[in-house]
Amino acid sequence: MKDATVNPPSLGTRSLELYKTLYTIRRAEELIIQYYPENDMKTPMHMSMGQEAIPVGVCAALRDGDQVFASYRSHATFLAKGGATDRFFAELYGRQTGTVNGKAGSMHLADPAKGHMCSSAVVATGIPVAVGAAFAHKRRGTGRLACVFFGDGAADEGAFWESLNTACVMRLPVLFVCEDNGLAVQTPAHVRQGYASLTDIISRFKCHVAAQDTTDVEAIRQTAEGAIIRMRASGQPAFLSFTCYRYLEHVGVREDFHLGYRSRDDYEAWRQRDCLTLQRARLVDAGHGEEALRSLEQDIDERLQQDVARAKVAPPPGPEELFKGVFHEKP
Ligand SMILES: Cc1ncc(C[n+]2csc(CCOP(=O)(O)OP(=O)(O)O)c2C)c(N)n1
Ligand SMILES: [Mg+2]
Repeated sequence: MKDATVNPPSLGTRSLELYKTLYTIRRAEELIIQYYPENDMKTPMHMSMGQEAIPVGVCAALRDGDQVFASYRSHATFLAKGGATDRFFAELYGRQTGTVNGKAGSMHLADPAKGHMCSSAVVATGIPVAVGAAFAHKRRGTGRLACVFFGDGAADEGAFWESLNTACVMRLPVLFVCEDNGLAVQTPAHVRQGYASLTDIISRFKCHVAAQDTTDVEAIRQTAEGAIIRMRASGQPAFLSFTCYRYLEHVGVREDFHLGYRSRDDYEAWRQRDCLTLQRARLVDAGHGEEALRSLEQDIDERLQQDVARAKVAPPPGPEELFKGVFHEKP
């Protein structure tokens, strides 16, 4: 396994911002691991840990008005697209102050004002929704694009292929981003897929395609930026696939190596190329002081602890919330 290297990266504020976002997401999930056993966060957790560089790198390439559509594994996409950490924790605790007023939990995180339009518990369902949004953007001439994150398992679904085909035929501004952790729950890709390479197949579509095996957030940002430039120039959609490794169990906050479907050795190898370690080392090499970095990390730690403390004592949604945000048509 070798990380794609990038050209001398711009090690200014952008690199620091990327690290801060990676660190915030990782620490937020470490706090979830710490507090989840108290059983006060009544929501299944699909953790992003290990995969954070993909949403962080891709979202850094998006413009503010661009929209993100996500799966249930959306802690990282939500925070990478600018979702607030206090509303994030309040949502996990099911509180009125949460980003969806405590009605969504971990699997349906959304903040449309920030462009994080939805997350969905049903595999692949965010994909056609993103294509619909891209259709609206094209018709209205907004210049925005719809970026949809999904797992390799979602690419096993008809919804993905129909959406991809529609986006290619109609030349819609959709950025498809596959977080390829090689697993659908515990089933590896080679057992599920009767073909050798997903990206080879998609290259036959009228679509820009790039695949990368990297945990380098800067490399991912550059790849996404390149794809977006090509999308804007050609009017065609793009498909990006990034290989990654989920550190924890499919759902839950623990490790699951005792189940035997994957080995701790693989995990250790991926930890060697952990996205935070990589970006932090890059900052240190570029002259960012250890002390300054530690103080920045401490500030983030404190803010997140306060978010958790506030979420714990915030009120739950009242009964009036039941019928808010519910779609219905008048007969
Ligand atoms: C339509 C549908 N089928 C099955 C499931 C059960 N299920 C939940 S997650 C999952 C695996 C999806 O794998 P992938 O898309 O690779 O995402 P990952 O969990 O690896 O991020 C399955 C089969 C579901 N939620 N929705
Ligand atoms: Mg997967």
